[in-house]
Amino acid sequence: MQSYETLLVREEDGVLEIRMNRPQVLNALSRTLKLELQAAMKAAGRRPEVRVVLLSAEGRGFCSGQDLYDEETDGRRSIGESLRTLYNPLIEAMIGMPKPIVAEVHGVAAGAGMSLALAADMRLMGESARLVAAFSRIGLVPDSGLSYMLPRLVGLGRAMEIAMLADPIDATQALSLGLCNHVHPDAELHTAAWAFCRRLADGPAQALGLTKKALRRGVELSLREVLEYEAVLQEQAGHAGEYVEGVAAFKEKRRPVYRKV
Ligand code: T3D
Repeated sequence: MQSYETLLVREEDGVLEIRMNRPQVLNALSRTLKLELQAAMKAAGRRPEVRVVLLSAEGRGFCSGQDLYDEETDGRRSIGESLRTLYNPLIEAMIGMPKPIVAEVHGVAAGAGMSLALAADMRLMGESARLVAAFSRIGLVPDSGLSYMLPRLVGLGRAMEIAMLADPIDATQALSLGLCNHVHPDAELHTAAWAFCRRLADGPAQALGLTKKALRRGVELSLREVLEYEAVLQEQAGHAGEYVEGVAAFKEKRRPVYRKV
């Protein structure tokens, strides 16, 4: 397996854990970390044995966003270029990957760290975790897809307040706003995240990949386009062995086994 300077990776039972590993700066996104996350996500997308990706982090926080010491902050550097080359391809690789991505958020997820968490398909948070849209605190605008994801998850009015005031959102609030799927006691979060991912990995990988495509596209399209897109995807799913196995298991009154299909 590929080794990285700023990531730890673990693969088991079809789950690939990509773990950010710069704990001394709360996993601030240095150039190397961004490039390695990009490479790891793209590799995960290509490998059929990876059925689910778990994005997690070492140390006491998930990710503090752009590494404010790594690059110039005096206005001379092109931040637009930095986004185009380092952040945007990473977010596109996550959204476009036809596999579920789960973020395990503990401690703080700030700025682009919050964007990364929201680019995952589902989020599990520790009880003491918090999300901070820290951009406005340092005179920037939301980036790395936050302005795309946030209003879709919480609605426009709430997104405006979250992005403008940048108040920390605790796990309970995140759950009620729809920003996370489940909250777990901090000490149990990692085990719960693996159990959640293993459940997904036991599912029909192709159908779940197509489900992600359907839901991601569904928020963009008109009803008529969605209905047609569903028909196209269902045609693909219906010709896969997973459908045969699912129906056979139903008729034989047993649990379907999708891992070998
Ligand atoms: O530039 C571009 O390419 C554009 C992209 C922009 C995207 C963005 O992400 S903009 C937002 C950038 N992030 C921030 O503004 C957050 C900055 N950090 C904080 O506000 C706080 O650290 C936190 C709220 C995240 C956590 O607070 P706390 O009290 O739990 O921890 P701390 O003591 O502030 O931080 C611990 C250490 O991590 C500390 O180092 P030290 O003093 O122990 O040596 C701190 O300097 C370091 N650290 C935290 N955040 C960053 C960081 N180092 C570099 N970059 C950081 N973003």
